Amino acid sequence: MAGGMMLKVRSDKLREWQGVTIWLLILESAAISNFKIKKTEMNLLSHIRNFSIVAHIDHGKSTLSDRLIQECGAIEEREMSAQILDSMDIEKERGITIKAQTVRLSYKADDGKTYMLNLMDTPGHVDFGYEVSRCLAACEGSILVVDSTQGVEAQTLANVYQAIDNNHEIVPVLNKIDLPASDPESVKKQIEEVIGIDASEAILVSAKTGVGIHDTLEAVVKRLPAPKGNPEGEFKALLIDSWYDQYLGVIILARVIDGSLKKGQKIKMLAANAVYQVDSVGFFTPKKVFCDDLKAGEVGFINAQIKQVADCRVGDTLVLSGNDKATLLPGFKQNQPVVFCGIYPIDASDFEKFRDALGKLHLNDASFEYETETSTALGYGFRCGFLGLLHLEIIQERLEREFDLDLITTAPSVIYKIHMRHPAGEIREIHSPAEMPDPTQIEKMEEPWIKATIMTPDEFLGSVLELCTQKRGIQKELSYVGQGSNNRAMLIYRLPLNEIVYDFYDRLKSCSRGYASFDWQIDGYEESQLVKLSIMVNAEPVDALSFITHKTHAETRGRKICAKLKELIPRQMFNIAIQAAIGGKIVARETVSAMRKDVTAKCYGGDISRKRKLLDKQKKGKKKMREIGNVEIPQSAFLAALKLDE
Ligand SMILES: Nc1nc2c(ncn2[C@@H]2O[C@H](COP(=O)(O)OP(=O)(O)OP(=O)(O)O)[C@@H](O)[C@H]2O)c(=O)[nH]1
Ligand SMILES: [Mg+2]
Repeated sequence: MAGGMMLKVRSDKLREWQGVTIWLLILESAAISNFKIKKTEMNLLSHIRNFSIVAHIDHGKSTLSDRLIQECGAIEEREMSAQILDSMDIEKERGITIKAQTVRLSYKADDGKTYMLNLMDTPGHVDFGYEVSRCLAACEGSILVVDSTQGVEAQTLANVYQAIDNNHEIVPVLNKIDLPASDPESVKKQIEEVIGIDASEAILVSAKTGVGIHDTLEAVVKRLPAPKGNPEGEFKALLIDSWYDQYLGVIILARVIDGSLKKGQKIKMLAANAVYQVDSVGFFTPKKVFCDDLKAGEVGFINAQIKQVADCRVGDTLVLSGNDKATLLPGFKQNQPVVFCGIYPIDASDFEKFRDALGKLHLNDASFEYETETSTALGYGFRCGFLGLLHLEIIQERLEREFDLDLITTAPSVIYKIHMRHPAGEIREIHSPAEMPDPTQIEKMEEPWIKATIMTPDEFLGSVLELCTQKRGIQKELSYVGQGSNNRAMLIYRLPLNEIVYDFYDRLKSCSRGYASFDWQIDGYEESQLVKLSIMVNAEPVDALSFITHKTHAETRGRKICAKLKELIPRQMFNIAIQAAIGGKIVARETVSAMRKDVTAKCYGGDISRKRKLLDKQKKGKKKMREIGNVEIPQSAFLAALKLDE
């Protein structure tokens, strides 16, 4: 059975192209022996470089990684594809990196020595900042990629400051110099002015054509530090990432700090206090390659037939079992989820499968949270917390694709603080509109605010300011950075979080034709006039569609939601009334008028199988709907209702 298991390519999509089989490995033995020849040299700590590639979204990190991988000969021409490290389908479709990936490269430098490079490609979007922070904590240097046609953007700043906080040496790389709009000299100045690091030796690169790739590798070797650690000491490693493999159980990615680890040894996860025997160790090139051991300074995967998902916690410390003196490594700073929503299986009997799926996905992304929740309209589900709306969308999509679930997402919410009148002095934190107490019980409410950094070309400044004002923003600072074509206005704004979670990012992009960039952090709570807007379908309140909003926006939002739902709810055999109410007061109403739809009407006579086909088709369409009372609401309505143009 074991043989059959190994022969089958993994069906989970987490690391599809890394799907490993023993027999494939035989074919790959050339690559392994290549590593073996240079082993003695590469094993010296001084011959290892661990680095992250960081940048603003779309500045070319993954494309640069492609070229570095190719230059080191880790993958053959015919196996190469664009952004090879973006291995998930969602990443390919959306053209963005979601998961950080680590690859080990062997590079023969101009000094004649062969170095082992552990490269970590990170995502650029602010919602996946947790991936970046983990990578930065697991290595010693960073390549900062800046698109030389765009210059420094909001996430460039956020990510490079994180790298500086981690005491990283930084090699600036100016990418896309093949494009006519490229202006490397002024971007260099901008990097020095805005970030404050020396950019005089920034490397000019085109990740598309391959210019400057050799120089980049030389800079990594010469300018970035080697890892520190004691190769002879007791084995100690940091758990950086993990994922679930249907056949092998949980696989973990670790950065070895001291000592080494061989197959057959027993490891202990210190915080989880669990012991497992190591089946195999190895690394990605990006193909999966097994090796004899993982040594100090190296990054690699460990397979130990771990079945208990809960035993693997990203940031935990690994030691050898029996080592009782070991202390925990500092681990990673936990990210606080800021956007919450309820997620429910459309088919109630999928609840257990859903719970299992959340556990497995959580292994691969520790930055989302979940706990059980019940809703009168939707039954049993989970209240989940995310780092932003894109994160929410991606997790929902991954759950549906990787675990074959049909899910409904309720309106997103942030955490509000409620000061109660009864019992006096009590402060409640609520994550969902359903938890909101009766208004008469409330003394006052507070909502979270953020500090946003927005960078935009001058010509769009007007519309960006207008958008921020609409979203109740307060301007703190306006300055200009850079010169010539890279001239940017840099705005610091305070904004209420509940205004930006829904559609701020999309609207910022559309009002600036994609040029404005945005980064934010939580910046305390403030008292606010908030109300709960309830949505009723045929007089039945739908808790999953209700949300909390500022008093001044409530009525307009109510009207827009009703109009939007009218478009989204398909006509049924009876009239459907959609109403929005604040407290007991109805503020908006729309009606979806009745329609009789007999899908088989077109089939006069004929064969029964034809009719059945049509009915089956209709049934499938219905699968994505949720019945509220006697009204079927399509899944799309639950999220789309929140993305309103104002
Ligand atoms: N002309 C040109 N295009 C490039 C170059 N490097 C990257 N691109 C293009 O820029 C786009 C974004 O590249 P990616 O490598 O996916 O960017 P990224 O930084 O990894 O993006 P995220 O991971 O989503 O943050 C793609 O369409 C690339 O083809 C370059 O040197 N020249
Ligand atoms: Mg990428």
